[in-house]
Amino acid sequence: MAKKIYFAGSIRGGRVDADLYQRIISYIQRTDIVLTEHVGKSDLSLMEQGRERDARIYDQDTAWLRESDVLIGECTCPSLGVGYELAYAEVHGIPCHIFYDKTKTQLSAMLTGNPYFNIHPYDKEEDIYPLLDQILDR
Ligand code: 6K6
Repeated sequence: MAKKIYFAGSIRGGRVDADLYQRIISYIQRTDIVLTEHVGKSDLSLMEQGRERDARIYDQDTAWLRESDVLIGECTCPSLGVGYELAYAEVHGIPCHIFYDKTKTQLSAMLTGNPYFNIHPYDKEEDIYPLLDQILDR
């Protein structure tokens, strides 16, 4: 059965890796469901939406997190929102896989130091896809 994947990637933290997010999302979508496909879109609004609209984003995203089977995060570009989502997923027992390009960044010790998280440092983008196959039981 298709898994429900919560893909987490930076939005207001910076969109430098947006095209990479889109490629990862498309790869997952070959067999599984990505609840958060908007994270890979190039035209999304980065502006604060006001407390009410942001509250709707928060409510929707946390509901998706609770119903997801796995969180897959691309964390090369640091994001407060992604950090929050990882902690929220941990509290709710959702398995988490964190990818980051080790030639570009060092991950926070609050993630690498927590054995709950499955951490996947990579050298080049091609390394990500075989790991996704394993995570998705392909
Ligand atoms: C509308 C269409 C696309 O995006 C929007 C408005 N913004 C958001 N919509 C949905 N989820 C969001 C939005 N902004 C942040 N998030 C969630 O936080 C995503 O699930 C990302 O994984 C994460 C990014 O956090 P920041 O702190 O980098 O924005």
